[in-house]
Amino acid sequence: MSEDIDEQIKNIEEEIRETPYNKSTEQHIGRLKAKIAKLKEKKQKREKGRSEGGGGYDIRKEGDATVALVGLPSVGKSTLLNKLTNAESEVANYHFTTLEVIPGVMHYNGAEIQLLDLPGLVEGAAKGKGRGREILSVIRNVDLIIMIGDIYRHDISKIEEELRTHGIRLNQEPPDIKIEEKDRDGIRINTTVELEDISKDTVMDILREFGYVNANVVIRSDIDDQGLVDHLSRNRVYLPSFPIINKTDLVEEEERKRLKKNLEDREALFISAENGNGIEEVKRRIFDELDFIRIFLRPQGEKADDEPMVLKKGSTVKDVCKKLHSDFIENFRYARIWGPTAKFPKQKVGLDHELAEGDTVRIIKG
Ligand SMILES: Nc1nc2c(ncn2[C@@H]2O[C@H](COP(=O)(O)OP(=O)(O)OP(=O)(O)O)[C@@H](O)[C@H]2O)c(=O)[nH]1
Ligand SMILES: [Mg+2]
Repeated sequence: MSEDIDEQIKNIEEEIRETPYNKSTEQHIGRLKAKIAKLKEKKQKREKGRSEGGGGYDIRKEGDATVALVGLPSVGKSTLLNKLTNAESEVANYHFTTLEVIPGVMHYNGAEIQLLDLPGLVEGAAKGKGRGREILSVIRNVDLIIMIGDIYRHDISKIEEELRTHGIRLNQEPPDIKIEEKDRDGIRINTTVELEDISKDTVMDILREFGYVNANVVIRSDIDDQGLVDHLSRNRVYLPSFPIINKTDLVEEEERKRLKKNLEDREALFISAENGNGIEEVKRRIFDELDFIRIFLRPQGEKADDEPMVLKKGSTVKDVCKKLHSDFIENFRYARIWGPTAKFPKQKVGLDHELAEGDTVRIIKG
């Protein structure tokens, strides 16, 4: 059962630790990492069956994007949610005040952004401590993660580690790998970059470990063995994230400066959720990190609206229609566009046309 799986994972992890990494062991280690990933997938599938539908953890996504506030207990997540949104999440000076997911909505620059206040994450969450697994499942499905610490507990690497263990990759581009399965001829690997950290033999072995026999593989990024394993275990998600350090009202300027220097490379924001210091910067940063685009609607026979419509990057004409009314998709004939993605002004396009910042769109219904 799952104890067995844990045991197996542990044994393999131990083997990896004890094997010196060099050219002759690289392939073996790659295979072991693939084995671990597969065992973890198996384990998660089993657990999912057990823990699905935990009350308070089935969150309906609303608005243009969803953001999770993640951090240790009592760092001030609920206080911050209440400052940023219309929500009233309970605040108290003891741990685990918040036991469910509390949503709130923040309006900014024309975007409606859903923020989720989550119960504090503890070490061992990925293994199920403190309803950790349910919380992590919610986190997997958001668009942005805010890591919150406070001036006493600013080491957010522990939380990052829990997220990693659960298959969440932060601020990392997914590797560019295409695999096309074939009927015969074995595995063929083509690369467009020089692979410095992994040999083709290891790539081959890891692919076989994941069950590929005949396939054309094109690798366009300089991956290592873990990157390849990540790509092949489909339970990985890649999300943007930034840190916030709260309760700066409790320290002197000197100490604040020292902390800032420590967290410089992570571009952390320093705030006081209680007295409101830095709240505007938080709003702006959330908006910027979400990579929204703004487009303008231009109804027939009229000028373009002044108020932009906010959409996620990569949105299409279809997404515009969806936001307007279901009627616009059902009776859609075509759209006309002006601006950056138009080959010429008033170009006629279909539902699949991808839009960009500053486009103007007119929808023609039948
Ligand atoms: N001095 C100071 N206290 C704060 C600040 N933000 C929150 N607090 C206090 O810290 C305590 C915990 O705040 P919460 O907002 O409940 O923290 P939480 O992270 O939601 O806690 P859990 O739900 O238990 O995980 C409360 O007593 C708050 O009043 C701040 O900026 N400055
Ligand atoms: Mg709370």
